Amino acid sequence: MTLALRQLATTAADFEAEFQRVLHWSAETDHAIEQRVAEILADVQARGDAAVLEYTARFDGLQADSVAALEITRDELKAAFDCLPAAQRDAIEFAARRVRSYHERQLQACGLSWQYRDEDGTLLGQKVTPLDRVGIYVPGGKAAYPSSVLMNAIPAQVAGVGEIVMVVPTPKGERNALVLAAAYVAGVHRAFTLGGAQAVGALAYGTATVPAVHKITGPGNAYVASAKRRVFGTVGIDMIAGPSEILVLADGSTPPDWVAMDLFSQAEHDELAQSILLCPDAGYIAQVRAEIERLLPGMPRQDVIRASLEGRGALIHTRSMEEACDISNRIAPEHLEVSSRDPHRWEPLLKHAGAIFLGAFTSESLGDYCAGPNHVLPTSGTARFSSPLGVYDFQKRSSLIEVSEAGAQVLGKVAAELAYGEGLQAHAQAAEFRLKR
Ligand code: HSO
Ligand code: ZN
Repeated sequence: MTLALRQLATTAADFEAEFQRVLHWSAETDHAIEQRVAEILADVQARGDAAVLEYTARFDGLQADSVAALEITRDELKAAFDCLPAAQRDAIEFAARRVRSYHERQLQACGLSWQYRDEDGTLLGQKVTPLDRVGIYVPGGKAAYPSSVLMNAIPAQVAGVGEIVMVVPTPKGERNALVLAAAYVAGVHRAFTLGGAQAVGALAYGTATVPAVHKITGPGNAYVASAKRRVFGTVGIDMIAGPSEILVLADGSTPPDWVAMDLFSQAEHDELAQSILLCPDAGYIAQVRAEIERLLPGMPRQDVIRASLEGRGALIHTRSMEEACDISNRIAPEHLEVSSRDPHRWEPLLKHAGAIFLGAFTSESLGDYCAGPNHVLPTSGTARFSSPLGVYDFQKRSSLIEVSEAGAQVLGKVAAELAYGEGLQAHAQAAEFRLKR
């Protein structure tokens, strides 16, 4: 069966119209879901543990006498880790080490407090503090990714968060050993087998058993996304992640089967995932297409890959690499592979992407697991204005000001002048009282 994968050329008269179809992002809100989530959140806020227990029984088929019985202890997390085959244990630890050391650099580079004194001896600065308590939502079912546990919890741990609370839906009580093991390695303090909007509500409002957190991060289904949007303001949230995306910008020097597999790697996440190839070499595009057709039947998730490629995928022939870079910037993909002989020539032209993978050996999938940078990245074009999840998401900043006596003389006159201009006498006099008479 041939694949109905869209092929575009920037020289074609209808390119813009076709390209808009590729960019098209359906962001409809489902009112039935919104309504349901609002009810669940209100109920959890009003009735706490009792409501959480009822929804968990109803939606996850998981009965318990108390929410406390749904808590997974640190000992149980450790036991899950200890029971894994050695190769899996080693892989989780290896990945965790690299992710941790990357985020430790991030802390050094942009997460530390700083201060200075001006010429009058006035001290000014920025004090960085970790969040006291955060909640990490880990999806269950087909998207239960231990790697995402590492990517959410490790930056929180590196930031110095006091308590990391994980929730993971556990239908019928069947626990995912890899998820628990990753939570152990990543330093999760408390974990609950809870999911859905009720788990988000429990974390946001707190119940007798689930502690209220200050921020909730992590991906989830439409109910979870809606719940996160609704509790935003009561708590912080990270982002609302859309389906995965990969854009490969190729100059034709990478083996075409490598590129075909990279396109599959994000397509296999979701029917709505998006995989795009941009290349100035039409012959190479034909080779990648041939490899896609050849390799697809061997993929266990070929149905998902096919639906994704046919629904949202595209092979785009450009006039040049420069033009390919421009188009990539318009798409602002979550993952951008620069599969080129000289990736550093193109990297300066690339402005908008969640993560940029340079050179033929850098498959995006290495970044998903163990290269070190975070795999929680802006999707749906939001890379134009937002960043990967990082240590900074688990910190906040306070300004620090200590005005010296000499400084108060200078600042006081200016502040009073401006305060009188605003008609605020107390502001003005608070400054003036400190002027030497
Ligand atoms: N590529 C996903 C993350 C992931 N991949 C987890 C495999 N496991 C984020 O877009
Ligand atoms: Zn992935």
